[in-house]
Amino acid sequence: MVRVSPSVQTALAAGEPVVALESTVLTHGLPRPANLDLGRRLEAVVRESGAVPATIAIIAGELTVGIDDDTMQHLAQSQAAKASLWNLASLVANGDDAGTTVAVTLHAAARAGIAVFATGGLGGVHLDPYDESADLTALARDSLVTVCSGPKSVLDAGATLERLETAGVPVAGWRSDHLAGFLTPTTPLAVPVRCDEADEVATLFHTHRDLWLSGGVVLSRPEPSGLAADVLRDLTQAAHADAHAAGVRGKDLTPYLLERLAVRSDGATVQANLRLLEGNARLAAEIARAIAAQRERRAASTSPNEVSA
Ligand code: PSU
Ligand code: MN
Repeated sequence: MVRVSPSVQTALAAGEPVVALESTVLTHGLPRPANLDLGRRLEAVVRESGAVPATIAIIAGELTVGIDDDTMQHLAQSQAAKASLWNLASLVANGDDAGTTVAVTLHAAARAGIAVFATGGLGGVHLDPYDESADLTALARDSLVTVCSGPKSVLDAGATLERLETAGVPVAGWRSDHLAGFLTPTTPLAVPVRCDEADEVATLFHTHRDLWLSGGVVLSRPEPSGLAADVLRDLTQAAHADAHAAGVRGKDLTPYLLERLAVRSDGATVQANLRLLEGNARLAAEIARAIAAQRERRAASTSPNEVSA
């Protein structure tokens, strides 16, 4: 039920580094035409950095790993749905088009055998009104390294980090001891592990798997050019007040809040979002290369006394 494009299939079969990319950021996360430019740019950045990009989306009811440029154009200009885990089967059964959230992108990428995924901000926990993204479910289930800039700033970062701890998902700070704050470089929250080199991330990932632990690893990369924390906090509070006044909830909440942040900041949040997405795609390609290199070394020296996952 997962269709993998020929170029991604070939790369995976050859053990080459592949980076999965999500598509809800194209269909719901960014205004047009910045969304299409960004989708193309992220694929180019992954290629420049020595890996094969696989943008994932639902096209006419097919969960597709690796879409072509025509399809990306179609998706960026259409009224596609937003696919999370609870509506995935119905979207596929109805033959719909949809952007895939982190949750569905992880699900599809894991089935295809991809080890690394780049996104902007994770879905997570918002306490009041209570909302919890299925992104957390997929992070706890599917074994990939997800490179992001922390939870989206519209969420409760502390509560999201607690849920990741409960789910047993390692959260590594990229050259940082603190969780990234999405549109602002960092939060005051300490992460359990810090990685300064791509090879350390690859080791963490392989060790997690060797221990038969389920789920993936979150790599949190602070975007240095982000907004000041107090500026973002005020914008976020105002965006939440807008959502409350407009009665927006459920799956519409995240896109609505991102849109309100963009309007209220005169586009500054969109610019920050674009920069962090690009940086995360570049880092993800580097991590994918490190994982591929370690796999080769490990294949050459398998110990006979160990059962491996
Ligand atoms: N971060 C962004 N833009 C986005 C999203 C995250 O900068 O559009 C999307 C991701 O696809 C994420 C989804 O998986 O929002 C989470 O939505 P929800 O909170 O409804 O699960
Ligand atoms: Mn929700």
